Amino acid sequence: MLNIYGHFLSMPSNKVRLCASYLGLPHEYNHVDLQSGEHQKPEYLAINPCGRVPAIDDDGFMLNQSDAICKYMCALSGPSPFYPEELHEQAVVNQWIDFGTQHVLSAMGRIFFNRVVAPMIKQDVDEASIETGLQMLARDLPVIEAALVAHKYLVGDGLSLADVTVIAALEPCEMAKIDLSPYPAIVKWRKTVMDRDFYQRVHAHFAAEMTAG
Ligand SMILES: N[C@@H](CCC(=O)N[C@@H](CS)C(=O)NCC(=O)O)C(=O)O
Repeated sequence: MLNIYGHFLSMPSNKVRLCASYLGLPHEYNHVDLQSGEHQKPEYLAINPCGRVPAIDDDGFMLNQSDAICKYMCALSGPSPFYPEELHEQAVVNQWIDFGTQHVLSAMGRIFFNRVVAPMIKQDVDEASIETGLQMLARDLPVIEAALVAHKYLVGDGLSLADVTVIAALEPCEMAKIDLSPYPAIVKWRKTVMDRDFYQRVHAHFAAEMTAG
């Protein structure tokens, strides 16, 4: 059985969960309590020596790093346009995965951490880091907008791992008070993806677990 380890406020964890949900991979989801330090306990370090979420344990095969996990799960599930096999198509999906993780997610991480997580864990807010994150988004959101003006999804007209990667990075926009209204194509695409069953099966909205009874 495939076991996924994550935390509901972790964008890389949600990326992995969304990918598994889209692929329809049977799995068990295990919440790792970062606040109590469960990710630093020997039991979890045996699964992920980096001491971070997400990670997977697929019948004794351990893997960490969300993008590596998503690509592994695509291979596990078999060929599909979601992660195309054709050289150029796969290269373009990989390009968006790197862009989503290295630029969008790192910008969002700065803003989300300081606007949401830091107050929650009573840590000082780093306003300069928020400003840097906002500047990074101001540079990169127009790139996404332009792609989505041209096509329904980031790579052509079908959903791919590229969309899931970038959607996961942009999930906490509402919580982190990031205004996407200057980017109507992103707003429309986000709604289209978030309305789909595979997304709703993971969560109706980002951090739904925080308000669930
Ligand atoms: N590059 C990693 C990032 C993993 C990561 O930074 N996870 C954070 C949560 S989003 C974490 O576990 N933080 C706990 C810590 O650093 O102690 C991935 O894509 O999986």
